[in-house]
Amino acid sequence: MPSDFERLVSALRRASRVSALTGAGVSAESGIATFRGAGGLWEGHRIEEVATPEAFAEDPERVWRFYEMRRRNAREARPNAGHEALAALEERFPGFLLATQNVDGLHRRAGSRNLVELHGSIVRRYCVRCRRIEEDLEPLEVLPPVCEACGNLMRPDIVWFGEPLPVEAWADAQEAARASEVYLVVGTSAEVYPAAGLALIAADAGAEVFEINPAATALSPMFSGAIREPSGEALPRILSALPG
Ligand code: BV8
Ligand code: ZN
Repeated sequence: MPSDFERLVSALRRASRVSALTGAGVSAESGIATFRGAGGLWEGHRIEEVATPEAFAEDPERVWRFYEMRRRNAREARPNAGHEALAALEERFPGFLLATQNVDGLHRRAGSRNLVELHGSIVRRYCVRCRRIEEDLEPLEVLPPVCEACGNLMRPDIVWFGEPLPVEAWADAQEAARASEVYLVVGTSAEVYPAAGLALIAADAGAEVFEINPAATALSPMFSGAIREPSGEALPRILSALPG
């Protein structure tokens, strides 16, 4: 009876269309705490309480303190072997699309280019009024930052709870999931929708879906198999088991 690892490797050897969905677990080995693994608390409050338009309207400075803490974590973090293996998979499988829920920018820093950031990125912020965009990970001296052009509030370019996902990113991610022969679901608790639904879209379209996560999730029973290891170890092992 082949192990899930062997079944995944042989599926990848046969496949030409492979894509992936990632969550906070991919960045855990870069030292960035996950949301629900760390008891889901950030500075003592739940992500669903600070990551909403209402929270920002009520207290933009408190929300910006939360994101500035996340920006500092991201600035000090480095992509890990899992991020790098995912960037290498993009080279190996033309058409590979990485849909990430992460906002830490580490996939891009690891070299992933066929990437959609479903929930935005803490590297970018935009003016609530004139939509002027600024992009950096530098420390922000003044919180909340204001627009240099019109003086209004800048907000993180993040999809908060209750906000729609970027239309283009969501469409591309769905298309890639639907077209996949093998779909990797890496480091996500699969609790947040519609992102988690990509795994179901892939499975319904006939893909072999494998979960790479030390823990089982609500969607595990829907998948072909699971590699119960940290992604920073599992992904390089999978990559090195592929020919060439
Ligand atoms: C929308 C930005 C509608 C913020 C985020 C009730 C039921 C179902 C759905 C809903 C509901 N009530 C509300 C909803 C909808 C809501 C939702 O899904 N809520 C959840 C909480 C139930 N969704 C939304 O609001 C979405 N928008 O629906 O809009 C709409 C449509 C049209 C027009 C108008 C409106 C928007 C969702 C996006 C929210 N923003 N992020 C920020 O990051 O600051 S979501 C947030 O959670 C992060 O992006 C994060 O990525 C995401 C998911 O978490 P995970 O990445 O999975 O991380 P988690 O900690 O949960 O899990 C980590 C996993 O890694 C674990 O499984 C662990 O075992 C594993 N792991 C640990 N170490 C490792 C590892 N794996 C591998 N290797 C390791 N080393
Ligand atoms: Zn402005």
